[in-house]
Amino acid sequence: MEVTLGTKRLEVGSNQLGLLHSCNDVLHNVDALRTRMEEDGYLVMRGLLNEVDVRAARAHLLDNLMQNDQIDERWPLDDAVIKPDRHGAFLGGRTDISHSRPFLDVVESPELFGFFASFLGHDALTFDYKWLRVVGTNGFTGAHYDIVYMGRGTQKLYTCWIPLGNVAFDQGPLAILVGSHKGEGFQRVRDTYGRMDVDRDNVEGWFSSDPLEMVDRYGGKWHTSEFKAGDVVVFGMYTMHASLVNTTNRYRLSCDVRFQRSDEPTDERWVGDRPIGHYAWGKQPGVTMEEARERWKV
Ligand SMILES: O=C(O)CCC(=O)C(=O)O
Repeated sequence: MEVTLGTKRLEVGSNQLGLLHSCNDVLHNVDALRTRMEEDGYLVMRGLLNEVDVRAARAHLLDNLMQNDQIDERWPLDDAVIKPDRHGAFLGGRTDISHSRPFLDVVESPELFGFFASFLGHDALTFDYKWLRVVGTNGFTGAHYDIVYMGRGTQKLYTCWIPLGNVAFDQGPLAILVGSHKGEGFQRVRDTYGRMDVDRDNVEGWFSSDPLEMVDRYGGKWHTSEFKAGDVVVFGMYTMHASLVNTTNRYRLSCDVRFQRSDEPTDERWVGDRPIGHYAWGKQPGVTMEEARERWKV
């Protein structure tokens, strides 16, 4: 099957776009999980979360979208069919919806805290800010490292990407550039782009829209997967990732949340009763990624 990643059409399962593998075979072996993370830069855990809870969070979000006239009501609500002329939305923050009970039951579930406590070897904390995405037709996320958005606290911070329902290849699932977190070819990218802070530097956050250019220049290999309600993907701050393009007429619903050890410094933008978020980024005309890359020579 062909999908769209950035500016390219790629065949799933080809050399250019392989499949993420699950770590469920070592789910109860924390040393093996840490080794996998070191090797691959990500962990896909199938069915880690309670599917009923994930479906309840999805239903809650869809209800909200319906009340806001975003849903084509000729179809079952759970199909999340987009009303003609409506678009996706970013509903992140610390908002009524992102802090509703059904949503918190998923993103702050005992399963996630339990996993991170074991993986990190210490009690975990999660940012109060939650990134909640309602991705419409042609919506996608460009390739980036998360460190450029949330690097002011510990670097041992992990993103947990959670599909709110099943996500098929054509609905824009997550894609990971495997090898980007440690490959030698990426060293200069980590040392330049990876040291940027979007609020301090006011540079565009997405590194490239051409997935193959990145592979040719720096190495690695793009992998993706379909997902089911209950699956999660965990990855570190220097794992380059993006999403495929949602080419359907249905919303892709997902959220991404952050976990770290509770005894390490946090990035002040994302914690507290009213996290300040990106207080400067994009408020003034900024530097394009093209200009920044020229300056960094990457
Ligand atoms: O869901 C997406 O489109 C992008 C997610 C992402 O960039 C992240 O989890 O850091």
